[in-house]
Amino acid sequence: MRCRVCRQPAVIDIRRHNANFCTEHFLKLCRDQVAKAIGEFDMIDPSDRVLVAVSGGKDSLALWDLLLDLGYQVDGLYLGLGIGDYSHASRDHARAFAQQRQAKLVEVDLPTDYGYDIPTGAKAARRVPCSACGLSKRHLFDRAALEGGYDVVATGHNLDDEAAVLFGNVLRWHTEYLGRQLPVLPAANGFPRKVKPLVRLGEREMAAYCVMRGIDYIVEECPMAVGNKHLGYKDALNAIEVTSPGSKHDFYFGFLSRAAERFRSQATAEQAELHPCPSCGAPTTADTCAFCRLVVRAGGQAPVPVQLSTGPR
Ligand code: Q46
Ligand code: ZN
Ligand code: ZN
Repeated sequence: MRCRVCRQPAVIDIRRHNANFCTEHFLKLCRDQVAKAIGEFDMIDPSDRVLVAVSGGKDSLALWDLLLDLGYQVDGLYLGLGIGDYSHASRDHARAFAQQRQAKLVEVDLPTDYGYDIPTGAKAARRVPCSACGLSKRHLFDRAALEGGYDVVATGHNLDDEAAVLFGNVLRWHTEYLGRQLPVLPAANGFPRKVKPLVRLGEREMAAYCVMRGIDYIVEECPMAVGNKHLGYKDALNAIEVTSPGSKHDFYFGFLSRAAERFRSQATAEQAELHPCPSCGAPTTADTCAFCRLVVRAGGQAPVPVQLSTGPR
């Protein structure tokens, strides 16, 4: 097995590209794929201040590392979800990486700052944990970005994640979600711009990237993920990928180039109904936003209105 670029012994094969790579050229491939995604979808301008959502897992730490290496101005944001030892360990990995790369890590802690944690909050609000968690994360990432004067929030969703979400949305024909399942969502109506620069890279490549770069990430999965539907969708797509390499890529990028536009009107219609939440100021289509309702039902402290940053800090 030889590297496609230099013909030296290879350390990884990527069947989707029908090619093998040595360490040096694999790392270059990862940087090139991220740069290509950023350029192709106009995700980040060199003058932008970027906030990367960091969980301590392989994808988010690899993304932070890649964006730093590509020369972007990027800080990390860690959200403490109060999921027992898992949260402590993931926070330690995020902090260790920040220290190692001399990068700034912003921290928000749900139990300390909002008075609830995901396991008890989800139960009180009668939501499945990942639903309460996803909703809390989206709200707090937006808020941290707006308050910190960041132009863009970057998340570590990779090709496997996006293909699995797309698969689930198609399976159930959630057309309103299909209209906004894009690698970049422009800033609008009080939301910061959101980007997913890892969409051209798969899960296995991100794990390999971290190992080759010596990035110590949390390997354990979140204990609340058990029974999560997306894991089943990932398994199904992995089974297809084994016999037909490149299927995930074609499914996701084919959707972007040939189908996404057809669902746009639904997402746009929903956007038109947005107005500020009377309690926290975040955009919502309901009377009170879903985050404020969750906090109240979970017995936490109601959030204060967002304080917009007047410039970089
Ligand atoms: S952290 Fe939160 Fe994930 Fe854990 S509770 Fe579910 S959504 S699985 S990325
Ligand atoms: Zn090589
Ligand atoms: Zn609110």
